[in-house]
Amino acid sequence: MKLYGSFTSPYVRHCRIALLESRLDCQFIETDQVSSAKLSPTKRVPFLHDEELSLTDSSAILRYIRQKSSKTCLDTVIELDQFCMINTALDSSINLFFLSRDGVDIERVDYTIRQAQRIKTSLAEFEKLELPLHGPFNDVQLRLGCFLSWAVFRQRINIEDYPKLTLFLAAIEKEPFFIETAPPA
Ligand SMILES: N[C@@H](CCC(=O)N[C@@H](CS)C(=O)NCC(=O)O)C(=O)O
Repeated sequence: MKLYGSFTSPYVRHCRIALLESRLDCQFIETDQVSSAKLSPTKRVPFLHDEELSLTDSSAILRYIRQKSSKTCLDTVIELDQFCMINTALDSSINLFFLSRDGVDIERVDYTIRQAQRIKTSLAEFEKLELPLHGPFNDVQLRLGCFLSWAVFRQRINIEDYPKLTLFLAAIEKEPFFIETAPPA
């Protein structure tokens, strides 16, 4: 089994955490945008190859890893919805990050203004979740941790006004698998 990705992607990070938890044998292949454009139809990371199987999205990869290690993944409709909401906020944050890097004035375009508002209202919603301050963390909590950690690191969000999220991020960042998958300084 081969997982392709970067050390900075929050989607890849969640898959790497699931792999560490599963102890499955998997080779990690560091992949930049040029290689992912050649090797995956979505031109994004992560993607996974396991013999004939080819997966192109972190959610499918996560489910595959959990299934292969006899673990459950996003059991209830509510958990699935929370996971999707975190992905939506993460997708918006990443879009804004890449657009700003490419010189788009994201504060002047209606579409990007809506994306920024979506991140804000999503954070307020995440603040209402019941969040544990120690492991084991489920896949909603791991995805939230990967999102917050990336978005704070890339200065896409400020969570000072969200005390529960601040405490949660500090707690999850102390977990061994989270430390092991932290982006290189
Ligand atoms: N829905 C996808 C999103 C993956 C994604 O957006 N990956 C980013 C890296 S964090 C990427 O490869 N972006 C390159 C691009 O969009 O050109 C997943 O969950 O795997």
